[in-house]
Amino acid sequence: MVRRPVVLVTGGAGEVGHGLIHRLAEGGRFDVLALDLRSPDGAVAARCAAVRTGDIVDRRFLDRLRSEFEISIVFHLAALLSTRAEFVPERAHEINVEGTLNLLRLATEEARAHGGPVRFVFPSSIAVYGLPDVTTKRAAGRVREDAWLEPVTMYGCNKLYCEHLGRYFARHYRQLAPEGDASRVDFRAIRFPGLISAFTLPSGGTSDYAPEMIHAAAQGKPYTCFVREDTRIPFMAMPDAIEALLALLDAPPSSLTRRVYNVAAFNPSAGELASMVRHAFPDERITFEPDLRRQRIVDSWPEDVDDTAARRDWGFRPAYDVERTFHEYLLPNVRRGVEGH
Ligand code: AKB
Repeated sequence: MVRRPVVLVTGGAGEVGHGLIHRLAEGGRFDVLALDLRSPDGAVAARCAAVRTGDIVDRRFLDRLRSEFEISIVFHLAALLSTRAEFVPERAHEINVEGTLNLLRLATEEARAHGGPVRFVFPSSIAVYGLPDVTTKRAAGRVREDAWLEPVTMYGCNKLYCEHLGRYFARHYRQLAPEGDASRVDFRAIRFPGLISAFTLPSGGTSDYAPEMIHAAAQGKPYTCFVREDTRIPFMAMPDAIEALLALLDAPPSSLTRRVYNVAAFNPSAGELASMVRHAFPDERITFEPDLRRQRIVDSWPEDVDDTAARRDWGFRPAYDVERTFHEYLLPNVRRGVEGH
């Protein structure tokens, strides 16, 4: 039976999956196979060549996919984010690590089957960083990729280990086996900051206070922010995150000096975000009641990151600063409703 060539997008029903699948459909370059525990919404599913629901931890499920589809590109977006993972850390490890190992194994088997490399694009996170306290965080400023790698969450530990797994598959896989047994998995990763989408609501993240604040205001609901006003971490508009994934996918291997890259766009404080929201929605009531345990997680993440390597190696350039994110991306769309896409 001839297998259908597809790009595999895991986490197809999630926030990044929503943005990526819509963008891939615009380009018309690829047939998308979307995979998730639940079906994506109708508009996303309509843009896919195929949709399959199942658990990436289930190897038999993944083997069945391989019997139908030929996979040469993987966007592995499925993950349990930082807040949700802290309630079920062992399950988070299963999904975030065992699931990723299963996808790397699938990519290796696919490369062997069709004889070409498999590009494996992986969203890592600023959660891999662990600054010990706010004073150190403020002094550290824009953190480079090789500094402060002591994550305090299961999610951050998972993402950091999966970066190492991907590097192993790309460079050292079965290094003592007979020659020519390389995996041919071309692993590439981006450490995303907090992502803000106009079209989907966040779930399970600790950076979610930013999108939650904006969507609450658009729905005319008061918002109680779970971090202090002076809390500062990097954020990015979802369109820039999607373009970054595609730019890294298309970067020639020879241009990449590393497998894992920081990207940055803007880093307002929670109080600065609230001021912008109140200016756009004058009746909006935003209060601050820090959840000290979630606050401790966000305080361990950097105020900003150094994305020099991404700009140099594959031309990363965010199109949206905080002003343009608000006035050209968020406000026109959130006022239309989160499912307006
Ligand atoms: C989270 O909050 O867990 C994610 C992230 C920063 O990776 N949005």
